[in-house]
Amino acid sequence: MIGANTLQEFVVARQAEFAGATGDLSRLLTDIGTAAKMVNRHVNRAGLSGILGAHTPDGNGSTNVQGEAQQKLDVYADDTFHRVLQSCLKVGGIVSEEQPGIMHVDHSERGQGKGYGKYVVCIDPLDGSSNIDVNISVGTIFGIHRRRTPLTEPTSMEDFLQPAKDLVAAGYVLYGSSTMLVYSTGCGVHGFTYDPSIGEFFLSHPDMKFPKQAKVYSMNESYLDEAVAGVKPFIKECRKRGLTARYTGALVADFHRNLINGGIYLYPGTDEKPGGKLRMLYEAQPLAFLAHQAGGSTRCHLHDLLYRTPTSLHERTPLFTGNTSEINRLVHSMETAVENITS
Ligand code: AHM
Ligand code: MG
Repeated sequence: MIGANTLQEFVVARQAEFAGATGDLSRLLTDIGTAAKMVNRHVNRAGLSGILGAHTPDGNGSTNVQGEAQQKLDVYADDTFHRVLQSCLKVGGIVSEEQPGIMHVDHSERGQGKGYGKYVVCIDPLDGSSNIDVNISVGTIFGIHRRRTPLTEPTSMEDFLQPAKDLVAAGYVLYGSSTMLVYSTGCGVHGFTYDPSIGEFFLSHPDMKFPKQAKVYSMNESYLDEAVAGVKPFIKECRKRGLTARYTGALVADFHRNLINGGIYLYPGTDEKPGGKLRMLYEAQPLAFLAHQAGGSTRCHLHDLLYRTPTSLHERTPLFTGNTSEINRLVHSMETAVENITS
């Protein structure tokens, strides 16, 4: 056994740190852990269970709301998290990368309780899913907000379109060489490793912090020439300072490695796609919250991403996240590039 604390024990023990805590958030976090175990089982057996490849419900490939091809495991993970979150009385609504709109959760309809739960969940059920067929890590990313509208009403856009600084919890699951669940409720970042022989997540990485020194930059360098001004000179300078390049194409894996070893992840806007690729609500915001809790920083180009208020559910954002010292160097490089263009 890796450590004394299971995810459930730890979450419940930590709940006492919050005055007036009711245990609702603890319940929600442990439910997310349960769904993660179910998805993990499928990811681990993907090559054996005929669940690799594209989702083809009617013989043709399906796409999600953003026009991206869905893998079978994307659909399975979405269904699984949806089912588990729907049955959690604390959840009032869900936004998923795989679904076009808000999924309202009315517990009274199913005789489970009164009305709608007090939390809303933004989730990317299986991020980096194009990696599955080649057996490379993938992840789940989630953010939890306290809703702003009355509990008697269905959740609305304003419940979801909140800045990352107002998240009550965020986290990710990394389905890698081992499976880990990492989360924060605003009191540090804690990592749990899944022991498949016992079927539990055990605390393995308490109070995670970015190391002082960064070793890695993570960027798809095929976009370097088109990236927003200042990124290219920054990358050149990273190389000169001896940082090395690592990029898996799965955001959770790249973020996790950089959190443990020190590094910066960059997905900038380009001439063609000024907003970049990554989604604000269920990719960028949860990682920004975690990075901040781990002593790091996150920028949406020059702006602190924590303070950006999203304007739509599937909004995209440029994303720079990692060691604060590297983020500061990048910002300086971008500001210098802007000054050079305007002078
Ligand atoms: P997805 O949500 O469609 O899986 O895309 C998100 C993924 C991230 O995990 C990863 O960092 C990025 O897309 C890779 O994009 P690219 O192939 O353009 O480098
Ligand atoms: Mg994604």
